[in-house]
Amino acid sequence: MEGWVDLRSDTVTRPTAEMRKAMAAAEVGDNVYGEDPTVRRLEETAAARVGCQAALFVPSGTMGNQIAIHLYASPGTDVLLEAGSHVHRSELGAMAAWTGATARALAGEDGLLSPGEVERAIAPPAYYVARATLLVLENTHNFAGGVVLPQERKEALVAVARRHGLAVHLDGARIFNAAAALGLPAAEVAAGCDTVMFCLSKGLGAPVGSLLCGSREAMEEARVVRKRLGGGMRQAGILAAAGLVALERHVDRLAEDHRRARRLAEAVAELPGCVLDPAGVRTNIVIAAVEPGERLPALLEALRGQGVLAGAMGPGRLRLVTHLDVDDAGIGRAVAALRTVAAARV
Ligand code: TLP
Repeated sequence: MEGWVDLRSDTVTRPTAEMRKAMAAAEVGDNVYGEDPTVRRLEETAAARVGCQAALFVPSGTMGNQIAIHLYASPGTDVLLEAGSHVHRSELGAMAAWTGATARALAGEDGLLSPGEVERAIAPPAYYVARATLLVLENTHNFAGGVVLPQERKEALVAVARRHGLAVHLDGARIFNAAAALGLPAAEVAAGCDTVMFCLSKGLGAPVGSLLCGSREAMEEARVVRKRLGGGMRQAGILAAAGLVALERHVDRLAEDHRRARRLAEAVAELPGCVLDPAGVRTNIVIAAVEPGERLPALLEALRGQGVLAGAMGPGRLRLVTHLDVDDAGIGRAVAALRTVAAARV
């Protein structure tokens, strides 16, 4: 929103002038016929970035996740995931609606699943226990506050899944934020997973779109599922062009968002009744527990009064997300607003 410091999410960015120019100039074709050259270029670029054979351009992260689930789960099977994962909390039971699969949600610590618990959840081999066929990981973990999944933990989780014949899907909506925090290429962050979904429309600043990536064979099947879900987009090169700019220009700057989030976290930690360890903020999402939780609406309103938009992640959980459209001056305004609100003891 014009004139506001909008920290509700990194999804709120508007396309840059460079993106709009690329969109206007994009070569297009009917992508349902596989004839859009810009979409093809985006898919090839995306697959290479995350170390996969192929990629599929989809309208949203939710659709990318749900197509992957549809590939590896079926009616009456279990999908293992973390209780606070986006797939579990914020996709409206889509895996039950579209695939008929049930979620076996395990509570992680700071959003991180324990390999031992995953193993125990898979293990009971009685015939009347639903069979788990898929493990879903999330990196970075949104609702835990942009938490990065350490590589060794991922490797251990993938090893457990493999031992029991489960496929692994990575919800990497913010995989490039994870890669920046880990100091690794995104391909290493995705390594070991069968499929990975990442979003162009979050930290990378594109207006629309996500990529599902995996083997050539899996993506051929995914194309069928996308069409069945109504996600066959025609001259989508207009959108893919913005996505290519996002991948070329906005990956290397993510560390800036992380530095700004840390600055915000330090100010949030000074709000009376806000529980947060700023040292734990490693990417672009700041989540603080507000005590008592009923204070949160008043806090959001007070920040709004100062021109700052923040979000609520469930009762008593304040969320601030940094992104391409908030610079150091914007963060300065937000920090000043947080201090004013703290002084007023809202
Ligand atoms: N996250 C949105 C909201 O839905 C909460 C946000 O503002 O952060 N995986 C992860 C980890 C996500 O954070 C999101 C969206 C998605 C998947 C879904 O992507 P979209 O919104 O494109 O369907």
